[in-house]
Parts: sequence; structure tokens; C-alpha cells
Amino acid sequence: MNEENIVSIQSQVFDGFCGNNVASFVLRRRGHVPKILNTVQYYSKFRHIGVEIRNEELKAILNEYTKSIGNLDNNNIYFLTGYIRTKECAEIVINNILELKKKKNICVNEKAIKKDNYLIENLIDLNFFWLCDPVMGDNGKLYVDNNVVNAYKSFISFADIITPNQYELELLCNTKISDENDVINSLKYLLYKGVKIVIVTSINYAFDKDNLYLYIGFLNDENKPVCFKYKFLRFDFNICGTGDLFSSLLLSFIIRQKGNILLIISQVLNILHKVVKGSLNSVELLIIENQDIIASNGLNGTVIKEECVFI
Ligand code: PXL
Repeated sequence: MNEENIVSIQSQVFDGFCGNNVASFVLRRRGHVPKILNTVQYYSKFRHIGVEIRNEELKAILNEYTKSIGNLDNNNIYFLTGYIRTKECAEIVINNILELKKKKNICVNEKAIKKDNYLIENLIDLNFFWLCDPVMGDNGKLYVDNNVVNAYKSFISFADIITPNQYELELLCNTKISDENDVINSLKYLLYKGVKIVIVTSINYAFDKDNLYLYIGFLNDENKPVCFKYKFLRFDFNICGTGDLFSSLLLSFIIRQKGNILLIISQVLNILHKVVKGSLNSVELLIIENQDIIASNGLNGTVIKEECVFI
């Protein structure tokens, strides 16, 4: 059995829940032993007072990790990246992931990757992948340096899975999303660039204020884009951290459960929905109070099913 290496590279805050404060809890509560690298240490997600990791320190830690892994054959490696404040930090992190990926590919016999059945193991290599949450902003507001956008644009094609929100999708694709056609075109753009799976975590349409939509797209075995959507009730709750909860849950289900990615999305959405519902009277995501839901299989109660989007 290969050793499971999860490396979570995100923000850390003194007070509250976002970035690694969410990911480390969620992953540990679900039984993983993640390696945690903090890109910043801020006061809170509302007050970005604090420090960013220095480039030399970042390089030193990632270097040490690469040296420590030893035999890549016996290690499965999963990178989860989230909040990265500066372009230089993004470049160092991504270059490190890609270098390791190159080495890993030499060791692993590249399987013929079949792209049918919606099985995650047929869409990405489960011995090594990069789940990139291109955290840049929300609702038209950027909360990283401007040039981080270009850094993601130039590296995004190497990501296995990306989980942008609506604004981040617009930034990555230089477009404005107003209707489903815009979403489909953006998904196609990213898939043809090389991203294996694109998951747009929340789209809100002007013509439907009551619901949010999640879209997932990937290429089938004929290299044609396939797309599904999930419609779910929108709560009056605008606290960042939900994206971080989504990406860490997604990683956990992909690694441990495997199988049908459409089912995995349903399970993750179910958990997310329950945690948000349980946090409505708070200014924070109540992840400790809702830890049993976070640790669950996400199959309790009404499970939101995918709908096929015809392209
Ligand atoms: O949830 C995204 C996020 C992560 N980290 C920090 C943030 C935010 C969103 O505001 O401020 C530090």
C-alpha cells in the first residue's frame, strides 16, 4: 500500500476559519494526516494584517519535503493549493509541484487513461495530482495581488482539478458569466487548455436569485467536453471559507472513496449545505460544531443529483 501524502498549501489565520484552518481540521477529522504549509499568517480573513511567507523559507521547506520523500514509487502525493497572496509565492509552489510530478511520472508507468464512466480514476492519475483552488477573490473583489491572476493563467493548464468560483472563472477566462452558455464556453476553454476536471463551485444567475449552481466539466474518451450541473438552494450567507471546505472535502472523497466523481460531488455538496445551514446565525463557518457532518459520508437526507448539460 502506497503512503498517502497530502500537502495543503494555503493561508493561516489567527482567528476564524478559512484556508488551512479549515483544510487541516477537515482532513484530520476525516482521518488523514496532511502536511500543512502556510502561505501567510494573517489576523483573520477580514483583516489581512500579518506576514507572508518569505520566498527563501518557502523554497527551503518545499526542498526539504522533496528530499524527504525518498522513493516516489511508494508514495502517492496530492497537492491542495488555496490562498496564495503573491505571484512569486504562486510560481515557487507551482514549479515545485510540477518538478515533483515530472519525477513521479518517470517512476510510475503512465497508465492509458480512459475517460469514460465518470470514474475519477479514469480522469486523473490517482498516484499524483494537483487540486488547485485558484483563490483570488469573490463577488468582483480581488483579495490577492493583481499579478497572481496572470500566474494562475500561465500555469493552470497543468492542474488536474480546479475549483474556481464564478469571479475566479471570469478572471481565468477573461470573460463575464451571465448565462449557462458563458459557463460552458469557459469550461471548454480551460479543458482544451489541459485542465483535467473543472468544477465551478458557485454560479449565481440574475434570473434565479434563489439558487446557486455548481458545474463540472471534463473531456470524454473522444476528447469531447462533458458537463453536468447541480442546482442548490442559496442561503443568505456570504462567508468565505466555504470554498476551502469544499476543496478539502473533495480531496478526501477522491482519495478515499474514489469511483464516480458525480456521486462524490453530490456527497460533498450535501455536507457543505448542512454545515452552511448549521452556521447561518454565525459570522463564521461552524466547522467544529458540525464536525460529525464533516466526517460523514454525505449520503444522509436529500442528496442533490446532477443534471446533464447538453453541449
Ligand atoms: O476562503 C478564502 C480565503 C482564504 N484565506 C484568506 C482569505 C480568504 C477569503 O477572504 O482572506 C486569508
